[in-house]
Amino acid sequence: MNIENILAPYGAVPTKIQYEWLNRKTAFIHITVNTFTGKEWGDGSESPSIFNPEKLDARQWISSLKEAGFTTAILTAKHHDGFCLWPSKYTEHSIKNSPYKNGKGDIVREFTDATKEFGLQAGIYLSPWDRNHPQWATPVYDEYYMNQLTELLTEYGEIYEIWWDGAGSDKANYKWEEWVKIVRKYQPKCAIFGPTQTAHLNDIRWVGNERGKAADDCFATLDIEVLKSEDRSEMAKGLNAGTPNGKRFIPAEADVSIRPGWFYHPEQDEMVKTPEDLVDYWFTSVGKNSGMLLNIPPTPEGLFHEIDCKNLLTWDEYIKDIFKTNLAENSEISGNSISGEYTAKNLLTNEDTYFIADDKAAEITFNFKAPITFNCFKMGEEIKLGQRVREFAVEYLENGEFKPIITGQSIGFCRAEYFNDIITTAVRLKITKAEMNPILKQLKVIGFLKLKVISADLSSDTK
Ligand code: FUL
Repeated sequence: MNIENILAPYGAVPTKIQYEWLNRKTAFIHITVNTFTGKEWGDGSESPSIFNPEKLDARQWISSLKEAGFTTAILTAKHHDGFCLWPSKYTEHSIKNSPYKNGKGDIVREFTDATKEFGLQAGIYLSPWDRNHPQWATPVYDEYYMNQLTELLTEYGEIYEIWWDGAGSDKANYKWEEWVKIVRKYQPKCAIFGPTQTAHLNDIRWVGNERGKAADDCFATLDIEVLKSEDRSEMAKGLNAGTPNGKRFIPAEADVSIRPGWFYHPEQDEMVKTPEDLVDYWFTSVGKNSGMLLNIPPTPEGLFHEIDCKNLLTWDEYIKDIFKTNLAENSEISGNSISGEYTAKNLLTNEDTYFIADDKAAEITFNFKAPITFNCFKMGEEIKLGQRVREFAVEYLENGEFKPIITGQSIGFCRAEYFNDIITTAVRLKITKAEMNPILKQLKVIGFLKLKVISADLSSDTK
């Protein structure tokens, strides 16, 4: 096969919007009347008079996120209770009838201004389900929703992600196609996260659970027919794992909250995910070829809680620490590359180069002069050219024989795993099955002090 064919994209590949989305680290920010009632879902009857986050400071949210390495933040402009955090022209059920800044406040504005100031990207959650609107799920509501969507997408600068929550909307028949047109018209860089009903239109899919866990083998491609199953658990499995060779490129977003609730509840101050828990979350989301979306809910004062901020920061330090040294840099690296231009050595540079195998199988070996201790492996395909790998093993040399430590089917944009310490003089990635010559962009052999940063049970030898 000639090199042009090998370099041609294989199967479904990311659009520019999706590729940029894959490179983000995104935070969710949930605040509404629930922050004052202690509920998770408001029923729409809450009076705006209860909403008064007196010390709200969106700069505190966004600067904490910036410090912790986030690139993007999504705010709940309107949750299921219908209360709007901006003074929408189309309803009275909003901040303009609250005591917050004597009805003159606009939290969407404060939020988007802060993202601009600190160089983050803003995203908007606008709940389709609206328990306050008397004509919800009728054409009148559709019009209302589209007006609000237009307000949010035209008056606050660039928006990078719109979040259409499927909750409560199973039986509603919205004009999704029209909603999508509005997003594409006003915000050409905006990624659309949406429910299963709109899987044919979305850029991003849900990961199928709210625990931030993608399947071990999570494909960015999907055959959306698998989402039509009446059986919800089948549907969740489809979302969680995707479909190898699926016709749509639609990567999974693994959302979870830093606390048990999506909204702030003081009684959960002792239950904030620790930096160690968050390291695990990194491995079950980004490390499994999906996107990250971590929620941090502001307190009734309108601030991120100090425990949350502290844990975010330590977590970011841990992740940086884990990946700071690539042991492979001190190895003799060899692989069955198609040519000198696409040698396995390219995997050790930060440049925009890659390794291309001369076959649909690949073997890349790292030989070390002295024994190394390693406990983690991180790798990625050049996803712009398609998710090609279907079966791989990471192996290490023991008593003259290679033994597997991780086996799997999906690599994709990023696959990372950790395991118990292994002492060896050689590590090998063996790709035994691929749809087309594998093209790898990164490969790291890592040995980190996991006792410090991992909370998971490592009692079994392999995962
Ligand atoms: C769910 C909602 O019902 C929760 O309240 C939360 O917003 C979560 C992110 O999505 O579907």
